[in-house]
Amino acid sequence: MSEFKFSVGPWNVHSGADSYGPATRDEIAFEEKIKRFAELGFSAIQFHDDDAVPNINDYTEEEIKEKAREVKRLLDKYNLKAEFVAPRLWMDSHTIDGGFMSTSEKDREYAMWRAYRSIDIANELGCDMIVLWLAREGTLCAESKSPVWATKMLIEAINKMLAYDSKIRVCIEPKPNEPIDRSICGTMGHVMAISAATTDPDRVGGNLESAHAILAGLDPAHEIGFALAMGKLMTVHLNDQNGIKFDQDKAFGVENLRAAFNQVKVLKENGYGSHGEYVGLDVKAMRTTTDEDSYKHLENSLKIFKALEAKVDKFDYDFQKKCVENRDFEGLEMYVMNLLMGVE
Ligand code: XLS
Ligand code: MG
Repeated sequence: MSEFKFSVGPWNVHSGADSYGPATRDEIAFEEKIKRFAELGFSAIQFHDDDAVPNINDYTEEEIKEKAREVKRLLDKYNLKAEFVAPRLWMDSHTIDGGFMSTSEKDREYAMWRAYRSIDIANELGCDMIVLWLAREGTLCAESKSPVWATKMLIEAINKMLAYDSKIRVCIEPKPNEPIDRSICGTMGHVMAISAATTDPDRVGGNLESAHAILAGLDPAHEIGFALAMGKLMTVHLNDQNGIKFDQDKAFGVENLRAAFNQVKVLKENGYGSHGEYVGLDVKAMRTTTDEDSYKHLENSLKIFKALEAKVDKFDYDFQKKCVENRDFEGLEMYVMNLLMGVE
């Protein structure tokens, strides 16, 4: 039995289409997905604004709120909560050059419209967190926009969101690249600096995604620890990544087991979850996965997380203390490897 509550987004179960090939699995309806998520033991659903209200551009603000209320009734039916709402600022034609830091003022205004609607939807779904994955916020051509100006645009956009709703929390999910070439906010350190520069730093924090930290050449557990030390880790997107390449969103722990162990360890050691935080997954099935196995990567991620919780519970802190006193890090490292290999 885990001490944590888990969340997942509907995009984690998908048809398998990628930039190089068509779908390999049938689409699954939203309600069927969340019914299965509840059966798998998830407590909350992550949303994009247009997961809750598809074709969001076609509706008035009031119609958007009404459609969000319909989704809330669906969540209630399966005893699920909403964890966050994320404006999807990377698909629409108004976000070709990004959203908050687009070189087009009209498109920056559109990005704010989507951010405000995400807040409206969050209020109807009963959650107070907006996640900003800054997919296209940066440059494809370095000389196309000043990094100083772009950074200030991001801070200004967050300040507008904080002013629009006095309760909402803004959670930035940093990523160093992809689909953007040069990101403006690539690591948890950048997130903490942006938070400190806003009008209400207590309401601005971070979402650490394991794969995004690896893409930045950093250790996910250290990025998590950095945000925890600042009291600003609002959620996590646990998954895995085989080195620095395209974002793979692999099942948690399947590539870097010791790094996954240390992510679970730093969360457990620091009371993560005690203020209602969820362990969020952001994982995608392999394109080769069959329809029957459409949820297997989520089941695997949960099994690995819970197995690592048991390893952390077994961790011998007295032995660790002794190794540290003797500066016997070789001995400590072998102990950890034996623990993970089941030799201990
Ligand atoms: C990227 C993001 C993405 C969701 C949340 O990793 O988490 O998966 O769209 O914005
Ligand atoms: Mg993510």
